[in-house]
Amino acid sequence: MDLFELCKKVPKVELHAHLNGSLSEKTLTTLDVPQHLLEGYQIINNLAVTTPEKLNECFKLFKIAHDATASVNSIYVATKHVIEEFYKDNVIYLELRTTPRQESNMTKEEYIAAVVRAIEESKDFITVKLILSIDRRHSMEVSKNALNIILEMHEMYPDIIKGIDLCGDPSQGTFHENLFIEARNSGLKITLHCGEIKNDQEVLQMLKFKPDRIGHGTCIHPNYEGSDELWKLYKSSSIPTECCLTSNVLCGTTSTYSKHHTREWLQDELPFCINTDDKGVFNTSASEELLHAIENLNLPKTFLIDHSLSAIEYAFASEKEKMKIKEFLMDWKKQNQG
Ligand code: 6MZ
Repeated sequence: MDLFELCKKVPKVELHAHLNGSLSEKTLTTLDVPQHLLEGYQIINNLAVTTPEKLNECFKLFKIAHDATASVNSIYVATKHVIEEFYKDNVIYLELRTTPRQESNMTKEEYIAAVVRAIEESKDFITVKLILSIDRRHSMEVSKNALNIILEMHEMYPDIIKGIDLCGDPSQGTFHENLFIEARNSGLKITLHCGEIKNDQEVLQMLKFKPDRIGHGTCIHPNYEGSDELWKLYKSSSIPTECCLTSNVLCGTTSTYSKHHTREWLQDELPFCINTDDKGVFNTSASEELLHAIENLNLPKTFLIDHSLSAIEYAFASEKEKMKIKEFLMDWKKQNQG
């Protein structure tokens, strides 16, 4: 079988997908986004030269999706579409993350409830869990208010809302550690965007905080200038990293797929999983990300199912749910060996 067909066929686990960054052009069209704005979605793929500005460019694109999902109905429809697209790509376990937004006719609570409703309606064909994000650009006061709402909604939907994330433009804002301590004490799992750009002091603070997972970790590897201490700490911490190949290449935080820092993690057998990040903005899919990994990192085809088996270990679902998915993956592996 053709390698890409195999990547599509294998049952997959996706742990790092921003909801609004995952809206495909088709979904945006359904949500009535004007054609000239849709063209912006192709811009990021046309930026051929690696420059740090690319990361900033991609942050401009989220505004298009945010304008398209500024009501209860549109965020609900968008979530349904995103889940369906991952399902069609044979993702069997999905962790979606999103930053609750208040709009003129929608509260943050209504935003979360609409996303949860779409997730609940998908439960017969795919397992989806929700991670709620705090944007690092927001002030302590705004973030504290968001956390209170997140904790309230977590109490209402404990089987769906499983974690909290720190995201947003890494060149701005800060990590309000106290809020994440509170979230952890309330039973939420923690994932932090960490080291997406060089910021050794913050990376150190985050690693010492010991989140359940980190996102990207692009600047945590042995060849990164001046970060020996970080690398040693990271290696001893065994924190799984959500790696996003295409996102890093297109944002210019790594030069090419084959030079991606995942190489170092593979060499040292560190825990990581491969993800899409923003499949709409970066025009990718879970299958394509696996294809890039196999083709550029000298991995065998068996990596495909083994990747799903290790990624499910890092998931925020309950142990019981994880066991069920693991059994399904093991069965698939047995039936498709050779
Ligand atoms: C950091 C990112 C990101 O939350 O509106 N986001 N944060 N690094 C990245 N790497 C490229 N990609 C996306 O989804 C869009 C939001 O996710 C965060 C940004 O804050 C963006 O506004 P939601 O569903």
